[in-house]
Formats: sequence, structure tokens, C-alpha cells
Amino acid sequence: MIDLYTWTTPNGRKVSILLEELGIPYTVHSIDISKDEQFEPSFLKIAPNNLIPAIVDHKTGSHLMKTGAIMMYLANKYDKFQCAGEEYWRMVEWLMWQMGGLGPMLGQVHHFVKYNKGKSAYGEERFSAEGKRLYRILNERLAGRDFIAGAEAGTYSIADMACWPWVSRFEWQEIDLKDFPHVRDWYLRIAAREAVQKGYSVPKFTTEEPMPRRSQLFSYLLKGKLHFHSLASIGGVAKSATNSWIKSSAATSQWQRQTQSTRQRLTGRRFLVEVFCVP
Ligand SMILES: N[C@@H](CCC(=O)N[C@@H](CS)C(=O)NCC(=O)O)C(=O)O
Repeated sequence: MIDLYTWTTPNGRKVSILLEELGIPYTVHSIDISKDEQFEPSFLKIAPNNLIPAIVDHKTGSHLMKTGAIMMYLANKYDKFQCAGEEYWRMVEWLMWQMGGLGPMLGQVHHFVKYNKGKSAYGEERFSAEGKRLYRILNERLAGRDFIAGAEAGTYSIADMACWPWVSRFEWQEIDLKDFPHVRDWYLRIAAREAVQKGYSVPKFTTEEPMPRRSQLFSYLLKGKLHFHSLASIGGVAKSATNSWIKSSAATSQWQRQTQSTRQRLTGRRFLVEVFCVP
């Protein structure tokens, strides 16, 4: 049994998404970093760097901090979501790119642009530019590929799971995903996964997965790029609309149930019109 110590942040979600993808039982312990719970001595014994997430594997007694290490440990232990051969190292390369670049730099964007806007023009410009550079690199990497690492179109791996929760904060980062179309395709592809939707709400539900603007989704549907299973996951977009069915659907608090009702509702319907063309 794995114990996960986490909070509702991109780093926390990387590991809960992986655990959901693995489909193994795990116990969640909330460490509310807004209440400084990461400094509790009991947590520091597991994660001396006082950052979430961390895990304890009760089978071996080992504990780990740092998402890169945790994800490699779990992927290795269950021999899943890791690439083989040479591509293993490509996957590690991109995992390290996330750990050393995408995460820390976008974290700075959140600090300057989202939480402290107007306090430091230099900080905002510097980190926004670096964030955009990283989006550009990811966009180039994903051109012609479904996933970040792996032969040919790629294999869904921990490299994707590490990057995705950071990209999910594109609104905080003032990033328009239409400027990075390969990232947007990849983002939607992963957002459609049930395990990702579940892992996103650990340790508790905050918001639905953020989605590109409705107008962008529209053009996607028309181009046939979004398929039925991805539609099931974008109930969150529909939820913000004023359609009465959507409202009643929103009343079911559980995301999973809502997703299912979205799917049922969409079966055999001209869902485009019904879900998105609302006032
Ligand atoms: N590189 C670390 C980053 C972990 C991290 O930055 N965690 C943040 C939340 S996303 C945290 O615990 N912050 C609490 C604090 O700054 O005291 C990892 O990958 O695990």
C-alpha cells in the first residue's frame, strides 16, 4: 500500500494522476500548504525539504520526496508508463526537463503574474518569456507526436504526466493554447483520460480541468480532432454555460457522475449545438 502526502497543486497532481493510472490502492493524506502543514515534524520525517508531494511505500518501508524520483520509483515498481530501450532515456530526459525547467519556471510565472501582478515588471517579463520559450520547446517536441517520449508517435509515460498538470494552469500563466497547437492537442488528449480526471481532484475537488476557450473547441470538433471520448471530459466547459440541462447536470457534485451523464446526454445527439451553442 502506498501513502500519498499531497495538496491541490501541479506537483501533487503529477503523482495522484500516476497512481490513478496505475490503478493501485493508495491512501491520501492532505498536507495543506496554505496552513503550513508541510512544516509539521511528522511530514518532515518523510519529506525533509518541506514540499509536497511525498510517498511512503509500506511494503518496503521506503519513503520518497521529489516528484521525479517518486514517478520513476512507481513506474519502475509496476513496470508501467515508462518507455523501453533508448526511449527510456528520452523519457528521463523530458522528465528532467520538466523537473528543472517547466515546473520551476512556470512556478515563478504563477508567483509574479498570478499572485503578485504589478509588483515586479522585471519578474513578470522575465519568467513569462521563459515560460513561453518552454511552451515553444514542448510544442516543437510534440509536432507529429501524440506523446512526449517513445518511438514514432510516442508512448504515454511519466514524462507526459509530469508536464501535463503544469500546462493545466495555462490560464494562470496567461498562455493561449492556440499559439501552441501541438501542446493543445496533447493537452486535450491527456485531459480525456479518466485516470487524469480522477487524479486531478486529489486530495479534493477544486475546479474541473481547465479547457481551452469554447471557440477553440468548436473549431476542433469541426475539424474532427476532438472525439467522443474527449467530449465526455469537457463537461466542465459545458458546465459553465447557462443551458438548463447543463445546470441540472452540474448539480451532481461528483465529477465522475457528471462526466457519465455528459456522455449519456451526448449519445446520438448533435452535441456541438446542444452543449456549446448556448447563450
Ligand atoms: N521539485 C519538487 C517541487 C515540489 C513543490 O514545489 N511543492 C510545492 C507545491 S507545488 C510545495 O510543497 N510548496 C510548499 C512551500 O513552498 O512551502 C518536486 O518535484 O517534488
